[in-house]
Amino acid sequence: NYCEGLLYPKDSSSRLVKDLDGIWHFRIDRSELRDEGFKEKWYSQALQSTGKTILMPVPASFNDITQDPSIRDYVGWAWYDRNFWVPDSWLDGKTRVVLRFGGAHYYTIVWVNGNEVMTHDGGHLPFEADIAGLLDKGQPNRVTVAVNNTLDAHTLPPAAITFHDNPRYSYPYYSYDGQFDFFNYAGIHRSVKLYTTPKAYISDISVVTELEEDGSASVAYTVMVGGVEGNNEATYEVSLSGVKDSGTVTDGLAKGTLKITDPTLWWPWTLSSTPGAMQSFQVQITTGGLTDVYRQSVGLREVKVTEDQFLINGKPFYFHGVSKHEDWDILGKGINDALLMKDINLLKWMNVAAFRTSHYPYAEEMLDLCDKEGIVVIGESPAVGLQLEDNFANVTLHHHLEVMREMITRDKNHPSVVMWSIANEPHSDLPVAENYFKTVAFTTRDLDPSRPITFACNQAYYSDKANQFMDVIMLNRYFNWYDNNGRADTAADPMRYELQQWREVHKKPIMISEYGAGAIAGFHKDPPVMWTEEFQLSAIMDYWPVFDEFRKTFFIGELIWNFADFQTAQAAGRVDGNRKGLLTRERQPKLAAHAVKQRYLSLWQGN
Ligand code: GCB
Repeated sequence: NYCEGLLYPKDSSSRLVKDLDGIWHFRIDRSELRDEGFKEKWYSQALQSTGKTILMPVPASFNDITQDPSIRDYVGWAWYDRNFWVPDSWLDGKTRVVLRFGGAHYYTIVWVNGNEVMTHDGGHLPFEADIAGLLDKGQPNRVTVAVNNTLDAHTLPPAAITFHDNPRYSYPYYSYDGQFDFFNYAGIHRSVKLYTTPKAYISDISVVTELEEDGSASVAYTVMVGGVEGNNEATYEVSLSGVKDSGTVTDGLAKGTLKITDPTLWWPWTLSSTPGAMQSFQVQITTGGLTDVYRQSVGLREVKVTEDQFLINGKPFYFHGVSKHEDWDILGKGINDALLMKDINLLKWMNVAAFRTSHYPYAEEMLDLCDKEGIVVIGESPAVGLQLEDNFANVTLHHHLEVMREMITRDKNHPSVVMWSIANEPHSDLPVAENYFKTVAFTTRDLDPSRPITFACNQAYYSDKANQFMDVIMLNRYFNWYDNNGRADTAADPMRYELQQWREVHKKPIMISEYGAGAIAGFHKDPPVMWTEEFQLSAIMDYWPVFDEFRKTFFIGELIWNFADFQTAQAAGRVDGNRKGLLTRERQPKLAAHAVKQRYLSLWQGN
């Protein structure tokens, strides 16, 4: 079922990776209709020769890099380019040279030496193309990128962030329609890489582990092979943990099952003193005298859901943690290893067992760190805020299914990812939502039968039409923030009631995927008032006795909104962003962070 793969670029004896990150040229299209770049074919020449460009780092959002508010708030086509060299040996006619973007927001077109090579729809997932045939020897090559951050009713997320050809509107026309609550950061957000493979190559690998009663593990592998010419035969060899298999590639596939008698299992760090055991699954294919080698990191673990519990390797797992954002000062939604590592260290400092990638797929580099550290992840799709009837149209559904396919293709081998969240706060009470979510759930399960499915629900137990198709129920609730202003003590009763009702309707495990309150670091008052650190602490703590009441039965997790403060559109209820972080945007702890750290330690050690 898996599509052509999105294997992370890695060096091996048959592959070389070259980074194109760094400083690129950049230009926004300030023309009335944002179409000058296409009319004047900016991609056909160096961007610098088309007009005034500035320097822009990649990866990063472009919004917060300059002091120009029209760049911060820009909507429309933004242009990037840079030159690069490839060694002559890459242009021997026997080598694929693949240009890969880890992600750019939102709609992207890429040219190489003036030739269009690919387009991609969606902000968070990789896309790539073999560009070997377009590259020049002995002179620099040019990559040009046009990226458009316009969002409409059928993008994921859906929104009304657009420019108009109606002269009555000035630019930028910028409205979230209340559909999602984070800044629409844009640009080339993830790494850009070139990598080589032989003409016949390993295009995808997937590994699914099942634990057997006798303590052994069955590891089912599927390897997709591309570029085998004519009637050539391709053979393959795989090995994991000293267990080997080999055979002939049939119809582009190599499939089999490895039996590991004494497996080293991958465990979350809260369930084992030796968490995050990653192993190398080595794949080699050979055809027509050419060999391609790829080493896929895998972790052997099995996930199951019962009526009451979430099991990892047969042991009950409790999701005590946070929901996050990819959001940093200056960098926006760009990525940087130091900041990722800091977040991982803070998660562990707070004794967090798990987080949710609200509200879109996070960088592969982050998932790699979670694999290694044994931090459990719920991988969320970018379907945040499907609220209007129009958001459930077939064109959105079609795109949603495509995004699920890309996300699963990219992330399926990460042991840290234990569940798919297919949406956040959709109007799952609308009649159109029923068939929509049935289709997304069935397709997702078909793409990956090894992981349970959920979504973050803010609808009522009596009107929601989507949870019947889920394995786990996740609820977002703000009883003592958006309701009952100033009364931190009003969450427990409605929370208890709701958990009981949901459980009665659906005999499924339930967790809270968001709850929290805003606090501006440094604001203090006792008795507490809203926006103080004391209020945030007491608002969060009001829920805890209820969670504890149900923890021994069907309640499987509590995720606080949010790990850290984050940027949003400007709004009366937002104070230079959303302040529900346990940490500030600069990653310094508020009062509540210390209490959460203590609670999570006791939950973990009581396990
Ligand atoms: C929610 C949304 C999240 C918001 C949060 C809030 O329910 O899922 O994106 O940021 O509430 O703070 O209002």
